[in-house]
Amino acid sequence: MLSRSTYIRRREAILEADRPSSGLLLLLGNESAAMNYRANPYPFRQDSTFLYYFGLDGPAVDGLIDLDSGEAQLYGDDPDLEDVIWMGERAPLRERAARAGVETTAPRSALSTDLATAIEAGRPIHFLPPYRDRQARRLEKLTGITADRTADYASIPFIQTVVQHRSVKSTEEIDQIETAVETTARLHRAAMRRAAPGRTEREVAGALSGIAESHGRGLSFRPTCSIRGEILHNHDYSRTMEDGDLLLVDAGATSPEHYAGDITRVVPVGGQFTTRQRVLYEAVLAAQTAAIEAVAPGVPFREVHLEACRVLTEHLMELGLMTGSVEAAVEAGAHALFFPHGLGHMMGLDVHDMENLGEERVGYADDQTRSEQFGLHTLRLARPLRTGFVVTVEPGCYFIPTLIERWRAEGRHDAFIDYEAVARYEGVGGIRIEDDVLVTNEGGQILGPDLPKRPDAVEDRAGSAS
Ligand SMILES: [Mn+2]
Repeated sequence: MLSRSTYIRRREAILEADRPSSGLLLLLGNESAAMNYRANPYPFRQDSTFLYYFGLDGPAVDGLIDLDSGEAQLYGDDPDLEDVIWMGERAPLRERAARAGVETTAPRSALSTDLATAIEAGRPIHFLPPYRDRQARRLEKLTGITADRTADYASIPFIQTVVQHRSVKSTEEIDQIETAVETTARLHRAAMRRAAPGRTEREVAGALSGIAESHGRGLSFRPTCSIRGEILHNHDYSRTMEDGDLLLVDAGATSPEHYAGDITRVVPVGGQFTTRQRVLYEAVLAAQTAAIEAVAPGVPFREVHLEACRVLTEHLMELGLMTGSVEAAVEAGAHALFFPHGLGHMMGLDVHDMENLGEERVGYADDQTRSEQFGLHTLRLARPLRTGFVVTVEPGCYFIPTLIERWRAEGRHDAFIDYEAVARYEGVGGIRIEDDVLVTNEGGQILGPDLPKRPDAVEDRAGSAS
């Protein structure tokens, strides 16, 4: 846990915020989730917003904040004898609550009675949209709203307050993210050393998971670790690496307090990039460098994304894969054949921070609308950046056979794309370069230790032992 005063301060900030104005804020903690039977659960992961305001990292505890009295209360049960026998001793709730600065506790069963009393008195109950079925069913039980419709009744002012708080990272949080990124860099050094002809993707993926467990709280998401890097969220590790392949690893570790890291690197399996791989790698790196340079408070991330698109397009035009005016090509969305995803996302307690609260509520300002254009429509973060935001910057360049075939058959954007030249690059797969960037008054600051990124440094990866 972070310090007691941190949680007190965070809850006080809710009371100081001008919305929601009255009633009760209900923060459901997560419960243990069965994998295939109850005694064999998935690793427990606490709800991030619950962690943010209450810090208690165990299943079956819920929080309530009374906006009118300013009091916070935690509901949960103390371990019984069976729990102690199977799971070990655990401090009683009263003691755990005190570590988060909460003085009032009650058995978990009291939550439904307390909420029923409040509802009867006409007091509003504010809750966040559920992302697990179990939460929706509990909300149904507690509020009387049908489980399927609970998301429709989630409190928008509550969501807005949480987004406002969690978007700007404190020094304490930045330290946690730095720790997560340090471990994440270890994962990548290990992957770089292990990429070799004849080895399997699975050997590398297994090492990532082991290192993340040994140095922190495990992985922050299921990694992509594949020679088919053009499959954007590829979770298959069944292939054997060969000379000439590029291994794309997109992986992140979690800090002791559950903050995430998220980095992507690409390594030539045989040790050297081919000429084609190298020029494309340089193009992606130029796009990433330009994007990080464009990061500054007040700059909409959408502009940073478009800057990366323009630099990538410029390079693709120099290589003959694209033709015409850079501005016009990007405006039309032609570059999305090669770069069909958004430049990045917020990162914090969640790797896609607060995505459960709604991508647009987190990533878009009120006066911004999400584009419907192919490629740009997947941009998760568009809003003007602020000091203290932590974002990922992750441009890529991919050769996705099905997408290329579809566009070629339609003649889509053929004023900007030379499909014959594109055909010569087929089989390159995918290249993405990702770092975690803190927005400071001086601009974007890459978090974590130096991790090989220049093509020569990546090729020289054997010397990067950690
Ligand atoms: Mn990412």
